[in-house]
Amino acid sequence: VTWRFALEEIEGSVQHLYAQQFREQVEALSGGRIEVDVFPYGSLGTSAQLTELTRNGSVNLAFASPGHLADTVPETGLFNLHFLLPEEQEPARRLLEAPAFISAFEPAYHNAGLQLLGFVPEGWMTWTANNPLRTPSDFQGLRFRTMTSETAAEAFRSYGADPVQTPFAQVYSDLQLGNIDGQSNPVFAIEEMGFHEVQNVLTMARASRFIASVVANEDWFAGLPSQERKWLEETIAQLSEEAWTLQEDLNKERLETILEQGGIRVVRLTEDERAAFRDASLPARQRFIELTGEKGQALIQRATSIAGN
Ligand code: 6CS
Repeated sequence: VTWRFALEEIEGSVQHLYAQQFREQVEALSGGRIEVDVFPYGSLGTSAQLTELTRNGSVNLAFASPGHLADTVPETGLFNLHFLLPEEQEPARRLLEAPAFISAFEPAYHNAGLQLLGFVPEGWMTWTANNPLRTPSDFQGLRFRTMTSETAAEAFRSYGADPVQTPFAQVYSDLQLGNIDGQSNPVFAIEEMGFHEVQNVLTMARASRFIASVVANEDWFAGLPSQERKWLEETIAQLSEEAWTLQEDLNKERLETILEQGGIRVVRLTEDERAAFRDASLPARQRFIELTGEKGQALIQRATSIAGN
């Protein structure tokens, strides 16, 4: 049996390291009966196209980032909001691994023909531009690239930016050509996509974490023999835990690489500067509630009751 697993990131990324461990683990548990074919970003298309391929069963498993998924699965827009999830790692982790939290999203994924398997952290989003982004007014009129969904765009619109939604593969050339002024991603992704080569300042605001989801085609998942489903779920549970250290190590290592290469400077926001962004970010929560209704409101409550945000 072969399981096809599609990634939204290139080789060497968090998703790629995750998928390699996934393959090893599934192959070991099944004694080689299951083979996992991993497709890094580029081979099959944009994130939106990968989601489509998963829905129609061309691939069995995929990463689906809320930044791109939220127009299809509105509740996932929660992860596009800033200053919402717990800031400390342990409570964030408890929230993202809580079965009740995960199952609150399941119906929304099912509506899209997808089975949610788990959430995977990929590190803090960091902002790049040609100037430091210390206050919301620094975003005024900035053509800022976001992932391709309304809540992803709204998060930066609330700071005064002029958001531009584009697929990942287009970001480098848009920055280089000056079609956009800035973008947001974890450090590891900035390094491997080369965005630091075409941007002057990396601002660390710790406004949001990049959280991806791992999904399966709903019918494929429902039809799995129970033994195979057990192997799948066991592997996902183990990797959801390991992903926290995996991403932390990779982000640290890639920050060093970026700093060694030079050409981009790092700005870390103070608590006061962060507080101003937090205040400015709140209208985006309203937009999310408009798009998701009571269900979205309940998710915000659940996340903030842990976070105190
Ligand atoms: O910015 C993006 O579009 C992408 N960033 C990461 C880190 N993963 C996948 C996503 O498509």
